[in-house]
Amino acid sequence: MTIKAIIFDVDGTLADTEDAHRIAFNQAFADNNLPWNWDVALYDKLLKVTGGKERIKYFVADFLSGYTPPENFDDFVKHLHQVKTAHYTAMLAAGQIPLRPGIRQLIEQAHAAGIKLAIATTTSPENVAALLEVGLSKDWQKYFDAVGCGDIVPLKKPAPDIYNWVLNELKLAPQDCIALEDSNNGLRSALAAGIKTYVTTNPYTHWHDFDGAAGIFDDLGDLDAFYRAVGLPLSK
Ligand code: XBP
Ligand code: MG
Repeated sequence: MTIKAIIFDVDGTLADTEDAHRIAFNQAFADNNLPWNWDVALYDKLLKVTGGKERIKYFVADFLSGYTPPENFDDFVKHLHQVKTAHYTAMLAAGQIPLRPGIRQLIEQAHAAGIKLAIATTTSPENVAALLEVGLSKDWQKYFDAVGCGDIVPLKKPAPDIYNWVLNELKLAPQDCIALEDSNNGLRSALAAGIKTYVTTNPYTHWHDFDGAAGIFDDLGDLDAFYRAVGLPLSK
């Protein structure tokens, strides 16, 4: 198999972002005088649902008692999520979240070798831009042939929709691509789109079921080991 494209998940894969997301959610709740606080143990459970707006709704439906949602609940959740995104992107712009080991080099080397790169994430486009502007460069988009984010598809991971959208943009078959993911939801999404998937774990996901993954790594600090395992003709 000649790999023509690498499709990257963002949260947990390009960078360890989930704790910053969690803190930003809590800041948005406080700004709106809501007595909600997501600690690490609770957030671990809430990560079962991808997408920030979907996660807030899951929390209200399954973890809260004695809360009556307002009539315009959908709009309220949208508002909360916008406030959360503003807090989160401010953290990224301040340079608080570096890319994970090996990621920058992998992107630069694969791009230089003519391998297409793409993003398939459930997070919002402004979050991806804020992360990569600081982590890669202001013109980070030059590295990517397709950037699939958030609400661009109706169903978020573990549904395959975002990967199918990206494959369509790349005009490539799933067999021509590999995906890099960090979570069970992400792995299921990529596999359901027919894409060979490698996993890098992080503190939130190391215990997940990664059955079906082509390979599992703690991180990409040893990039040559990753290149050998995947069969990429690149060298650090
Ligand atoms: C990440 C997510 C996202 C972020 C929050 O999943 O589920 O919802 O936690 O970002 P993946 P938003 O790594 O599969 O992309 O609040 O912008 O949704
Ligand atoms: Mg992820």
